[in-house]
Amino acid sequence: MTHPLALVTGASSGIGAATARALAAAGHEVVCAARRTDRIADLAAEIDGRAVTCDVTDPDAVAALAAEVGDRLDVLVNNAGGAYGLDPVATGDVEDWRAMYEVNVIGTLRVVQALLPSLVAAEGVIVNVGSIAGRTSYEGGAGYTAAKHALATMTETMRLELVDQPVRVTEIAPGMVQTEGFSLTRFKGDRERAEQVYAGVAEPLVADDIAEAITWMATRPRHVNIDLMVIKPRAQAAAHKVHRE
Ligand code: 8X3
Repeated sequence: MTHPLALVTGASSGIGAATARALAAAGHEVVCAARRTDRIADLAAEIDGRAVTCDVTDPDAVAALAAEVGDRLDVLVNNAGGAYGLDPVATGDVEDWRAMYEVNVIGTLRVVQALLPSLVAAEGVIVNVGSIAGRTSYEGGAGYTAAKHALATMTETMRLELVDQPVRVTEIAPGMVQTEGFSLTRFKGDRERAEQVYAGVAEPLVADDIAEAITWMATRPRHVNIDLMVIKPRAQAAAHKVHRE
């Protein structure tokens, strides 16, 4: 029996790695794509999947990834992304903004463009990993909120444009998820600052919570499109409103 095929970008850690594991547990063959080859090689071995080294901002790497996937793809999880810096607009680093737009928006665009025919051929589903930062604004978040708003709009636009095609287009928008990498990347390796983000929060979400939700979204019947799932820990009522003990 052939298994449905899934591709997860940013699969080397955090939500991406957890999603690769969850989709494999749900019966998918999973192509794990990320920049860090050693990590995805280990993950692919663990879940009996395939590892493809890929930086989604590199057009040649995305073309090679699409070639490896082939002409049918059931599930595409566009998870590669991230935040760099927490500076106000007035002093934000232009290169941080550019990098965030490049990975969260252009990277997703490249992967979608390369794999849309394969998704249509399989009547597949796209899950874009957005953020509550794509639904609201917060001080210091601007480069990231702008990029995730762009991703949210891209998702909605695709759903309009592809309404007559056998492909579903969805977004999951997580709030506070404690992963090894997200805040460490945002604060450029400053572990103390990264840990402050979750300080006193009884139970932030963990990568497995998001992976489970993505897997549910990706395994609905073919006529069911989960447009948007906003998912936050109970202790977070809004981006700004977090209960700390
Ligand atoms: C992560 C959520 O609140 O840090 O995407 O923007 S937030």
